[in-house]
Amino acid sequence: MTASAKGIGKGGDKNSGKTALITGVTGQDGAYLAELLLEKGYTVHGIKRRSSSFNTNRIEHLYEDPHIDHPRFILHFGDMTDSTNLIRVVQETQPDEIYNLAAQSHVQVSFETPEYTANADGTGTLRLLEAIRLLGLVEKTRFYQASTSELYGKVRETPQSETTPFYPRSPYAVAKLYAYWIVVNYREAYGMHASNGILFNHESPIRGETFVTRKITRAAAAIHLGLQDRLYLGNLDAKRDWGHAREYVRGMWLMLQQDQPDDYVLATGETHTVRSFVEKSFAKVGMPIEWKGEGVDEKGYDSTSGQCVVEIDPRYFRPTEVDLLIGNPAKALEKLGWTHETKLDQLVAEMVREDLKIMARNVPLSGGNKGLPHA
Ligand code: NDP
Ligand code: GDR
Repeated sequence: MTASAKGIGKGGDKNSGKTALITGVTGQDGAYLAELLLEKGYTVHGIKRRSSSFNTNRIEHLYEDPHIDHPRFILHFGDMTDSTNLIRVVQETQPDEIYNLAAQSHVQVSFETPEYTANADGTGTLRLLEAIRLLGLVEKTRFYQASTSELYGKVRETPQSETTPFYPRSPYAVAKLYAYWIVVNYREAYGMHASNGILFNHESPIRGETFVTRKITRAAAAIHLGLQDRLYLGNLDAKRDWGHAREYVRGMWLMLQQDQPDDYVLATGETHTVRSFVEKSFAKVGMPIEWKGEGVDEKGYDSTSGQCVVEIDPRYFRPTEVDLLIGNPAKALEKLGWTHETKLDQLVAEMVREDLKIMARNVPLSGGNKGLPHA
């Protein structure tokens, strides 16, 4: 599955003449953003990590043979924990715009790898800003930082906006808090065109498989096809403001097209529980969910068959949780003309549809074997 069925990288219709560098290009947002920028005529450089197996499946459709003249999509090996590597890549690519999307982005994993998360997500951002400064690119290079609604953490006011105080609730959020403020500081200290996008959750069919939305839509597809028995989840009461990733990367680009750098919330302004996402997803495969029981014993039954398909597993509860996120995107609408379009029901429908296609390839001719591991 790719960000789009179209091979946009193979020849954009416009020629902006600009060069962009995307860290985290192999991730969900990196793939959509690379596609958008190529469509706009940018030359796009991406930083990817070395891995023992392929990690470029989301951007394969954008790939260009490096042997052709003037390729517009070029990948470089790199890592946010390696300053000299980042300095070299920035020097070689001389970007007009840097989009810093690379991060250890899983909140729960950050409790298990707090130091690495601080290094990649927090200090990694500093390394890139320093690269711009040391290379004398402050006047030339604009900088986008992938900040997050996780900064709000413990609920202090709703809806959350650019002026809501932060109270991070995980090592991930604390690392991102450092990144947020170092961006503000470099903007004020050195006059850098550096902006924070405070993005609320955004999802898509290429969302990582262990984030809750994709875990649910994959499971709905797999259970429907007889490939999996049960979906194990943690806190069903958490509320999130979920939008579509394709629309959010457009907001990132808009931020760097403004004369002045600034910080913006991108959100839908609606919030829904994880429980409701489960219900919507299973409804899409014709399995209406009913809840029985209380607390950790709570189970979700397919009310037509009586089969228990959802079960709570305490291992997915976090040491500290973010209970409620709902964003106020008014500033982005007013200053950037940005707004979301995809409703949650459409998002769920698209994700379930694409996961059904993927899962259907795994159905053996003899029927389901219930053998797929769950995330
Ligand atoms: P993903 O997890 O899908 O992608 C993260 C990307 O960062 C991947 O390309 C990953 O590489 C790369 N990466 C991780 N660690 C390093 C490292 N040490 N050095 C270099 N690259 C690294 O995240 P999303 O696309 O969903 O999110 C993009 C950014 O936006 C992240 O910074 C995230 O924290 C932030 N964010 C995301 C939101 C969302 O709802 N999606 C909301 C708000 C902020 P690999 O493919 O090899 O793993
Ligand atoms: P989040 O996304 O933590 O908001 O961070 P995630 O989808 O992981 O969790 C959302 C909520 O669902 C609850 N939950 C579960 N989560 C996961 N992953 N797995 C489960 O089994 C499960 N059961 C319940 C969680 O407790 C949580 O409340 C995402 C990431 O993309 C970050 O990088 C980004 O900064 C924020 O969104 C905005």
